[in-house]
Amino acid sequence: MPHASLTVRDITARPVILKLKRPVIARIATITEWPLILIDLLTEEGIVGRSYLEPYVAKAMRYLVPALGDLGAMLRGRRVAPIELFDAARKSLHFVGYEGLSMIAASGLDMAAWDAIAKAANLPLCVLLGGSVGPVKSYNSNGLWLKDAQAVADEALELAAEGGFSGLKLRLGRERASDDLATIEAVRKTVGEDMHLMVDFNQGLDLAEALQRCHMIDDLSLAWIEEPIVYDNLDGYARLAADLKTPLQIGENFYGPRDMHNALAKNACDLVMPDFMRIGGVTGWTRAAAIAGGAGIPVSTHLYPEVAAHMMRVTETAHWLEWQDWADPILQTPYQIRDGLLHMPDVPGVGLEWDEDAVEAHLI
Ligand code: SMN
Ligand code: MG
Repeated sequence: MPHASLTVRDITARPVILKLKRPVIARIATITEWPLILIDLLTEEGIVGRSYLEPYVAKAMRYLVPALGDLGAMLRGRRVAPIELFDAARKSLHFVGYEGLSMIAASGLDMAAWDAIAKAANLPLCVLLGGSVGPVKSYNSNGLWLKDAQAVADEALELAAEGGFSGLKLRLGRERASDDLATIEAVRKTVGEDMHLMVDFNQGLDLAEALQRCHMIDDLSLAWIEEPIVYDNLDGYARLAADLKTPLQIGENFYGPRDMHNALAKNACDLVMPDFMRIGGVTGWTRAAAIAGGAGIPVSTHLYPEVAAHMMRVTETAHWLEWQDWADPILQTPYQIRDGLLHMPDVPGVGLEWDEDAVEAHLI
């Protein structure tokens, strides 16, 4: 039987902005409105592949939306072979660099292309990739930003109850290290010994501060310490990883699998957590997951919980999925969390369909 192939017709990319229920208050930024670019990869055969990008700052959508339109025009008439489209997209932008916006645009295209071929095969993405539909262990990353200790402890109870979670992530990097410490202690007291607590400094410290402040929290049985210093200081990370007992987590700023390879070659971390818009979408994730698997390094996800759930089902060293419900308001069928597990729908593709009324209301 000849297999059905798909042909690229066009890419549409629509910018929307959603209000965050719990604004991001991190050491490096405060974000109250969350920008999303909704990507539709239209094919001649009528199947639509969907993905979204979360570029953090609304103005970045002004550069990314035209870049996605250009990729659609360039790829018109090409067969939807995601790996080939991804490589063509990257090569077409290599004069402005393989990383940054180029990689983000290529990643958005890639995730939509994989969704399209999974739909054409009538299979959930994880099934197309050789896995099965099932639950994925998740921690709640919807809040616990830089507020006072009691407010964070109260919110931790609320977040744990949102889906029976056994893991929560706190953000650190307050002006005074003692306030971070008091916050961790207040949360621990409230949620108990069994809760896995991750902490994230969002690159807020210099290496000297990080050496002190990570040691101060090194005996608190934390699940990991994430991004204490600027993401590209791999020598600094190697120093910290060697010095600390608590696992060091990085990876949301890996631009492509080679960044992971370089970080692991330098022993810059104990854990990795690639972000889908930076690692190279589904294609980049599979390549990076193979590197982490070969090195025996546990892999967690960053943002994009829907596509992340599919990829965790086929990742050799799958660790924790980061749960954020920030795209839920524009989704027809948001994914469900129960008992700390994310449940994906048993439908072809990734399972992203837009709620067009909600999209209309939030388009900019
Ligand atoms: C993060 C995610 C989204 C916005 C700001 C910060 C964070 C994380 O680094 O790991 O969730
Ligand atoms: Mg982080």
